[in-house]
Amino acid sequence: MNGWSALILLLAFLMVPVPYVAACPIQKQAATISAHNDIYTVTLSTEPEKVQVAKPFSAKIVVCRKDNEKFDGRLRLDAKMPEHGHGMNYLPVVRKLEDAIYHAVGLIFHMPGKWQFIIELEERDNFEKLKLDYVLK
Ligand SMILES: [Cu+2]
Repeated sequence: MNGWSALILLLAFLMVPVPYVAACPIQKQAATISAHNDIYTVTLSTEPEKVQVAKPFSAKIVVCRKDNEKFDGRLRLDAKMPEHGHGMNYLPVVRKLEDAIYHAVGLIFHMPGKWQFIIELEERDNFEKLKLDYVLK
């Protein structure tokens, strides 16, 4: 292998993540939190950015697969306070906005403290659960 071939191989290797980033933009805004496992990266941003105690808010969720494939499954969202052993008093409604992007409305954190968003992803025969911590002050 000559120097040019090695350089081209190196460039090809370095370029692999580019289509992934383009196809699945990770949101960069103040209220974005994220979690990942071996298969997925999930980001969640709340609207409004600063959640108020006992006030309804919504959330935008983006699901990215680490293998660059499009997420083609079902998403469920719930939230709980792990230290208190309870969840929310209302069920949020989640709908798909476009491929890999979801919108949840009707979220209400009725007390301050450590909350955890729980995102369940079901895709073909695979079931994954990701948890995103959120401290409500
Ligand atoms: Cu609580």
